[in-house]
Amino acid sequence: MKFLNVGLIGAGFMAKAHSMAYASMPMFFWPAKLIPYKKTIVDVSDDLAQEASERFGFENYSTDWKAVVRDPEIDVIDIVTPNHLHEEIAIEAAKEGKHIISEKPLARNSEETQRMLEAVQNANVKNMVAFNYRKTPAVALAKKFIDEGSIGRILNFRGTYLQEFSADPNSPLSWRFQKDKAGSGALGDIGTHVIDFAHYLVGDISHVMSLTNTWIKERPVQSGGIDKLGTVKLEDAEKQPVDVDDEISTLLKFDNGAIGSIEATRNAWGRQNFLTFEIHGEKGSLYFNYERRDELQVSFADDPDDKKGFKTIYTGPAHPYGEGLWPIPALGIGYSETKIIEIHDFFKAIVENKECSPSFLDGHRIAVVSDAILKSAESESWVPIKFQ
Ligand code: NAI
Ligand code: SOE
Repeated sequence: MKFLNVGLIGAGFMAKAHSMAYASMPMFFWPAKLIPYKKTIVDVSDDLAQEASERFGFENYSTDWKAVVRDPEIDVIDIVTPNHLHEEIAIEAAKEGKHIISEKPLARNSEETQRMLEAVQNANVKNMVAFNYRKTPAVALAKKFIDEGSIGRILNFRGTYLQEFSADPNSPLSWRFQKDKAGSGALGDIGTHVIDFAHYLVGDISHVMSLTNTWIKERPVQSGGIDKLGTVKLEDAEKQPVDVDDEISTLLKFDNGAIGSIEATRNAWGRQNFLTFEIHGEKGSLYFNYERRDELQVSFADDPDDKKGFKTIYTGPAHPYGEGLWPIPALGIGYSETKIIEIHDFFKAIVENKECSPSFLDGHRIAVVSDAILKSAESESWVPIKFQ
């Protein structure tokens, strides 16, 4: 049995998700050629790091990510800190020859992601960016249908990511609402997941024409700690300005001639994790809504006239990743399963010495599109995408 030792940097929401995935991956995908071993977890204080090591099952803990990155016993560095730390940790980890998985967005902007990309390419280490929603079996099934030509040439992509957790003005000014820590607002935090869908399913975006808005101009300050994602309201705390977008809306043109749109907001009352796409092709259409993540809706041009309309496929053993998941369709894919599949694919890329998907290159291209969306909103014009 061969193990790879994981150093997890950050001990908040995503530490829980990634730790579950490391523990569960071999239980789902067996036999596993390489098994993750939860070696060291890092956070900013001894108390936080020690508690996290007990809770998430790590052998030891630290408050010094640089020491963990340099530790010769560590094989994999997993970055689950706020976005402003991704670049420095990834570059140091690459210099030390570690394989790296980083949470999304890859960094705050495309200058940072460019440097990260160069670092992993120079060091020749495996690199993955954690756009886990593309790992949902129904999304992988949509990709399979598209690659097989089932819906023909793609004409249109409509994607949304709508949440409500910050619609309340007393929802705190956590790191997600500070440009120096997050880079951007709804765009980087959730819009990037939709850009990932667009690139994965349709192809490269070539031009954007965008609008952004910051509806709530100031919020009560949350000092330190993990982002509680609007579950805490700070009515009496001091307020400070929000310097990131609350909402973005963008038109898209793709290299292959398709057109489309993306909307993202965290201020949509009633919407919780409304991550959707609808794709129209010359021979059919596909629709996915993460809030009903077992299902892919399909409609084909050659359906008989009396059977036209969307029908539901419930993903299960016959579909992507079905061999490792549950034996009956619609038994229930959850957020954890997307992370288990992500870690499975990351370890598989290491075992087979193949590129990860999505990689830092994908994360960089998403950052280039994100920068163009902000530029377009500011200049009120179409902006071409230039990948270097
Ligand atoms: P969080 O606020 O829950 O946790 C961040 C943790 O990092 C905190 O415990 C904080 O103390 C720690 N930290 C801060 N500075 C540190 C340092 N210098 N060294 C070690 N630890 C440090 O944040 P969350 O929600 O876990 O987000 C982390 C990353 O994951 C972000 O990039 C975010 O965009 C991404 N994310 C991705 C999701 C997905 O579905 N793929 C879901 C949620 C977050
Ligand atoms: C908050 O918007 C958040 O936690 C994002 O950071 C994640 O990327 C998304 O998947 C869930 O919502």
